[in-house]
Amino acid sequence: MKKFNIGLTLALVALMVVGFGVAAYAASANELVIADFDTGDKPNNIGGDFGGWDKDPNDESQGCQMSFDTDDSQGDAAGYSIRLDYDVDSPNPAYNGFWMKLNGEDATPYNTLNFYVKGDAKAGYTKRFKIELKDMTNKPSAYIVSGVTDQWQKISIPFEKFRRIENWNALNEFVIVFDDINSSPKTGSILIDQVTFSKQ
Ligand SMILES: [Ca+2]
Ligand SMILES: [Ca+2]
Repeated sequence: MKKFNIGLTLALVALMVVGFGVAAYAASANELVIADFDTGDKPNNIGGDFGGWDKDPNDESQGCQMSFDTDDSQGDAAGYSIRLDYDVDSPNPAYNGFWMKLNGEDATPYNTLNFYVKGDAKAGYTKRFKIELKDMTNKPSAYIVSGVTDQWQKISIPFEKFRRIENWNALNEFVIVFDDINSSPKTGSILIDQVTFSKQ
């Protein structure tokens, strides 16, 4: 009787291990984390570089500063997000933002781009900004994000919104653009975190 119980216990443990394995596989198959920024350093989770960019680095009246912020979108006390302090308040045409390499990632198993966004209530923030996705042809495919608040919010964008992407099997870059048309106020701070591709 004792032997039977041990056998039964082992069988149950084996079933649980298989079950957890299947669940873990299903989770990883449905979502690819591109960047959680939780190391507080480069590169992103798929080995891609990232940073802030300026239309004209010599024009001190405009620019975008990237830094790591301890305000993690997933509530991880040890995690980080990306903070973008933008300034498009300039006598000159102004745009700037954030770029992140996708390292030729094959996105064909997925159909949705996700990320978390939050405005900094203290610094002020635009409720609207543009993002761009590029495949290896580098043609920017734009999408306007709106409705930003001072709380973390998940933004999910179906791939079909990015109409100029021709080859989903090799993506090059994810870009955030602050410009003097969409950005109001023209200076402020936006937090970005947990950039993923998912199948929904
Ligand atoms: Ca994070
Ligand atoms: Ca300025």
